[in-house]
Amino acid sequence: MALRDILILPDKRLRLKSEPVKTVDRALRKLIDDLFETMYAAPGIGLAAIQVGVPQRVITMDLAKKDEPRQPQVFINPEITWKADEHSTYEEGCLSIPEYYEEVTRPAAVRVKYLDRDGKPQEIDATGLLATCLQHEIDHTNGVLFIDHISKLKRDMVMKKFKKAAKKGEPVKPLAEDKEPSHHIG
Ligand code: K1U
Ligand code: ZN
Repeated sequence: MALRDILILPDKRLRLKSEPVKTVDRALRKLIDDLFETMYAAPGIGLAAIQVGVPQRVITMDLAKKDEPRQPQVFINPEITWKADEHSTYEEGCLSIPEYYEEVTRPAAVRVKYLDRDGKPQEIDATGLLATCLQHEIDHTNGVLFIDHISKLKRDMVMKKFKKAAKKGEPVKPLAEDKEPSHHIG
């Protein structure tokens, strides 16, 4: 396994639409292992392959609480086949937009079809954090970021901050009004 570098805003690769996986082989399972290692080290609760610069439709996730055993989940070629009419709001963060958290409203439940680690077709009905995280990660496979779901004013402020930091080669300092995530797992 290997730790991979996570792309940070405004890296243009984060806007790429990822390609479907053609075959679930050894090389793909190595990528999956690397995604898990990188996600756990960050730490994060989800990671899409494009966030480490690989434009393939693969996402990893683990929503286990701190005191629970790990619950690694992998979704290959995930596709939303149904969305609830009801919506819910959750404070989201993104490993590619460090130190920035904002409330995002999305469908409260989704059905997702995908391939598992063995390349077997699966389907899952998700609610709560799983539904939010799946939508956030599937957005990544389509080059969409959670800041695309917030106001233009806030998005422009975030983009400005991250572009300035990238130019200077500095890490981004938290924005004055940024809060810590309120949804700490565990
Ligand atoms: O896709 C990513 O960048 C990962 C992101 C996933 C996500 C978080 C919140 C809502 C939707 C999707 C993260 O993991 S950000 C870090 C985070 O939320 C967290 C990290 C450690 C403990 C608890 C939460
Ligand atoms: Zn993200």
